[in-house]
Amino acid sequence: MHKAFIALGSNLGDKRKNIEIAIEKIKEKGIKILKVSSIIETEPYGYKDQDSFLNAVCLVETSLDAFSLLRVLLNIEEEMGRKRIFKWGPRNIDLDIIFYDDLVIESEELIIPHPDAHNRTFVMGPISEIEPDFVHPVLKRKVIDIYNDLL
Ligand code: PH2
Ligand code: MG
Ligand code: MG
Repeated sequence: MHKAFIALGSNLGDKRKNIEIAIEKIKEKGIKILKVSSIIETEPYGYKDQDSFLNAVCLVETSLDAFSLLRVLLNIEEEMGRKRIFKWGPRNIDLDIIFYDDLVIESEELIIPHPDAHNRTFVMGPISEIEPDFVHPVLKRKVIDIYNDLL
């Protein structure tokens, strides 16, 4: 079995409901949810002229390989009628694989660890809440230490 951290984000529609529905759908696909962080309200990062986000992270256990897990997440986004206006712009749901075991992948389709996760308090904070000692497999640093340096 494998463990993966999935980041959830929403800034369109009923944001909290969108995150809750996405977590339910992850379970329905047979992926075991081990831990869920608090849902936090965050300022838009990158493109700033948009509504605030709700963000959370869940830790899952799955037999799926990373690419199959990605397909399941994209499928859930699709089922939820993903509306993505433009890159980094408003979306009703975004599901990103942040870490998958201590795997490092840099393919066209999928980059793990998520290449910007270590710069994002709304990702490092929730991961630190549920698994502070997890070590970033490229930076070789605990997520809690990465998070504290961002603050
Ligand atoms: N996602 C983005 C761009 N900016 N800002 C916040 N606060 N939360 C997000 O999930 C987010 C963002 C693109 O994935
Ligand atoms: Mg994203
Ligand atoms: Mg995404």
